[in-house]
Amino acid sequence: MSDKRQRARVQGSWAKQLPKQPRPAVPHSQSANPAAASWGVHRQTTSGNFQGVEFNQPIKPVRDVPPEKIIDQAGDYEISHGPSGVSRLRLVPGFLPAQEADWMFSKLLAELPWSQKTNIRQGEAYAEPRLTCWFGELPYTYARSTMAANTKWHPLLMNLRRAVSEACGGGGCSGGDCFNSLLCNQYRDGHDSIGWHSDDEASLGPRPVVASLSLGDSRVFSLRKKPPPEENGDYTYVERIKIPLGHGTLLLMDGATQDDWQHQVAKEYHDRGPRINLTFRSIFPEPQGHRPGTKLHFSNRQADVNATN
Ligand SMILES: O=C(O)CCC(=O)C(=O)O
Repeated sequence: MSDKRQRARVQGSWAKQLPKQPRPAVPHSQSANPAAASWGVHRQTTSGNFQGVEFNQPIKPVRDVPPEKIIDQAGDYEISHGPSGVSRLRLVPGFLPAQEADWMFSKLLAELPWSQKTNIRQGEAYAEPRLTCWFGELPYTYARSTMAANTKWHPLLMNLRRAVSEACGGGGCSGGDCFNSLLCNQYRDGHDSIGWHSDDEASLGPRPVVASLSLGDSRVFSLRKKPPPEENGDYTYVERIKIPLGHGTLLLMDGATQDDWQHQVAKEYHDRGPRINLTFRSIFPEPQGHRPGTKLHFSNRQADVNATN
């Protein structure tokens, strides 16, 4: 789809292109599917001699890598229409006024029960490159490791949960307390990160609404569209979006966003101060006989250690 048509689909003050140049177009022959190669090198055997080399024109057109979009303005954005429905984002920079955000950040940094979780990937244990804590009446399992139920909500988090729920009105819940749980992430510096994943564990229910509130130093939140099945898991040509999440910014993810997109916060190689991200969600009891933490769409959380730009 042309970039122009793509932009026309999006409501609100959409998405500048990033100033940097798009990555160079890659001919099919270099794509993950060698069967699609269209450059042929033929040895001619006229008179029994090898006469030279002939390059055929590509049969298929060269594919462009879609230019990355950036969302940095307040607004509602429909980032895709399909295959699972409409994927929506709402960005609210300054959701918390700076001074309020300052003291909340210090308090949460000092007073939440932060710890480093150990996950399992391909049978190997690894420590997550960030600190976390969990609040909710049910345990939460992802990456083959479970965070125990914890009903001792910090009073500040109860207030934030109400405020975030109100901002969510019309975005999948109708005011009141939309969320029954909270995953808190602490990125101690630029080396802490979270790898590509979707918040699509079966325990979060279908089409979960996730509200993400950021405090502290700004980090780039990246999204990439899941490729269609014929790409065999190759993300080379997928759409990508970057969203700088600053102190006091709220981001709502709604609709099919967890079905059709993945997100990450990549490591950075320049100095970054600490950052807290609060992701409010709703969690439900796992169906009987269901293995906790199972993904709805088999899009495994990748190893956090691989989270890079
Ligand atoms: O830190 C962030 O902004 C993202 C956190 C996240 O992706 C998650 O908790 O699932």
